[in-house]
Amino acid sequence: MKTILNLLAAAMALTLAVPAQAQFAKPDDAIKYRKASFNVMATHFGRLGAMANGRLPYDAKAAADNAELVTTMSKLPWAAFGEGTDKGETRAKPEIWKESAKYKEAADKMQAEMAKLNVAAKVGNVEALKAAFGPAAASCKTCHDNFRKD
Ligand code: ASC
Repeated sequence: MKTILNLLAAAMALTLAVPAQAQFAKPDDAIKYRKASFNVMATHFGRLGAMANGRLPYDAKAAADNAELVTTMSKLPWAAFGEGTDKGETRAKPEIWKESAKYKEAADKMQAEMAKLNVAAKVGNVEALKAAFGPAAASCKTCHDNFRKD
């Protein structure tokens, strides 16, 4: 009887744990996913930065395309910070889970800045891109400083 109860309890615990993990088979998959999405975002963000800083010639179409991708990517990593994803091949700091409200605020801020950058990149001139790029980069840095190990 005790064994059956234990099995039932274990099955229930598993069921309860499913929603949080539903999108990823294991924590390691979530870690890989969020790193990949940050990486793709950083690649396209870097191309915008090169234009904003004059390292690459301004190209309105490229700016618009890159900003669209950055905005899309900025929405993805957050679902991959679920339970058990604090350990493994990650530079994520424990503060992400300990100060989750603060982390969410920073993540929301970053997404808002990327949405603004997306609008600015579609204006069609480099001045608009430059004006939005700085605050967007600052929103990346806030998270790196507070929530990422070097
Ligand atoms: C980038 C990039 C980041 C941010 C950050 C801004 O180009 O890949 O993560 O800018 O370095 O401080």
